[in-house]
Amino acid sequence: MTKLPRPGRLSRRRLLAAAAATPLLPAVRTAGAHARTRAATPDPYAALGAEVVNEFSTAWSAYRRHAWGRDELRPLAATGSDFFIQGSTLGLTIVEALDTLYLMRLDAELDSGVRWVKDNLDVAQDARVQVFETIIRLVGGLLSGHLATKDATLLALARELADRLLPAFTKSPTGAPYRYVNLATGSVSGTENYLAEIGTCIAEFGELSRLTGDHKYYNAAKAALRAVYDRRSALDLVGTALNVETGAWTDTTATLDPPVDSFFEYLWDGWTLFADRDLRTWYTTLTTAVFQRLADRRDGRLWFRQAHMATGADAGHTQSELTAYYAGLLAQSGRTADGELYHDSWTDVLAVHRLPPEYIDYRTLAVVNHAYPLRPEYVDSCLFLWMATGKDRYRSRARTMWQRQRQYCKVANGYTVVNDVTTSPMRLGDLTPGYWWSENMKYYYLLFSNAPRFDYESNYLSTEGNVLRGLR
Ligand code: DMJ
Repeated sequence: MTKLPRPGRLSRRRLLAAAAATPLLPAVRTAGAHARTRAATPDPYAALGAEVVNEFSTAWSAYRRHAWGRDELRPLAATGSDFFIQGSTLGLTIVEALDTLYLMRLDAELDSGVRWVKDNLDVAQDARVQVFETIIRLVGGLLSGHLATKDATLLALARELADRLLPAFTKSPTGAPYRYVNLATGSVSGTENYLAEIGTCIAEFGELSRLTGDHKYYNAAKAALRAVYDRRSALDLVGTALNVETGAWTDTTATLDPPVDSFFEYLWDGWTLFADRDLRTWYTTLTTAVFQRLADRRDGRLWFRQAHMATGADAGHTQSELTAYYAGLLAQSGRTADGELYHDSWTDVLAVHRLPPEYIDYRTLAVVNHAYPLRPEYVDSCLFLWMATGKDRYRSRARTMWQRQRQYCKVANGYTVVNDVTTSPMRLGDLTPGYWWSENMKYYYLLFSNAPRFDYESNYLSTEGNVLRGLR
């Protein structure tokens, strides 16, 4: 295994230059010029950090009592549910939680989670799984679990799982993966696939290539990104969905909203992690077009409309809460002012609604989709904007969101999704999503605590919050 550089000792520029000289060297994405200072006075957020750990531990105990080993906890029914395969588990919550447990120094719980994975996780089940979700949640979770614990079995499982997913890429005539694959037989299905699902794998597959020395994972992920980029329009816009066999666009809507969102994130991440200049070019080209054609600046705020990829004609004015992550990405990729402005836009939403609705009409901030499935994206951006700028306002905004999560989503066995944010009281659903363990709680913890096991100067968190660089 290649030795990691000593993060924090080298400037970001030097790290990238070093990595560029040797592809797949362990380049490090820093979080930007992190201006956080270790104040001599007590950190006013420290008590919140302790509160986050306490809430996480309480929910974890409930998961252990009521759903141990199941994919997800249903806190109200006090039972578990399946995410990937009906009637079977892939231990999603445990895998998602591993590196958060490590960061929070909940080492006994981490040990029991690793033990469950080693004794029970079956990645060869004769069942169809969704390729994208399996990569970002399970391959990524196993990799960050391995990096946290140095446990070789976790890496071996990540590799075996990736090998079982690879037919989705290698059987595709275009290189864009099929949407589903059977883990036991390698049979593929789902010829129409979405940009986020096609293009959100280079962080996990690239890291696997780095750790194993086998470039096939990186190459598959890059070919998938290329399959999309090569089909951009004359306006340098990409659509929403492709037929992975013919390469024809099946949805020509250019948007930043799901199911496109993290496609853009991983172009930038692939560049910063692996110093692949193609990915930087692709990101820059497409982002320039996004700002020319989709950016909608109104009332002093910034939003991103939907447009036809060939003509640029208006195709919609909604915005998904999931797109709030983009504020952090913009800051990381050098558009800090735009990132801050976009975060201000979402903060306006929180001045109108108690929790961010899943979709709004950004022209009026009216609710289009009433749910709040415990999404992490607003706080995700708080973390990256804070690390990039050092401004207290992002910790303060995260504190507001934390208080609202406690007020509206907290139930007897932890935290649950909200089906309707507009009713009083809010109408609750019954699920603690896997990403809540990997994303929300990790972001709050890192924002409020001086986390000793995290390198704030030099780190990389995947789209699912899995820490692939920066664990100490
Ligand atoms: C997470 O699974 C990932 O962040 C993904 O990229 C999209 N968003 C969900 C959580 O909202």
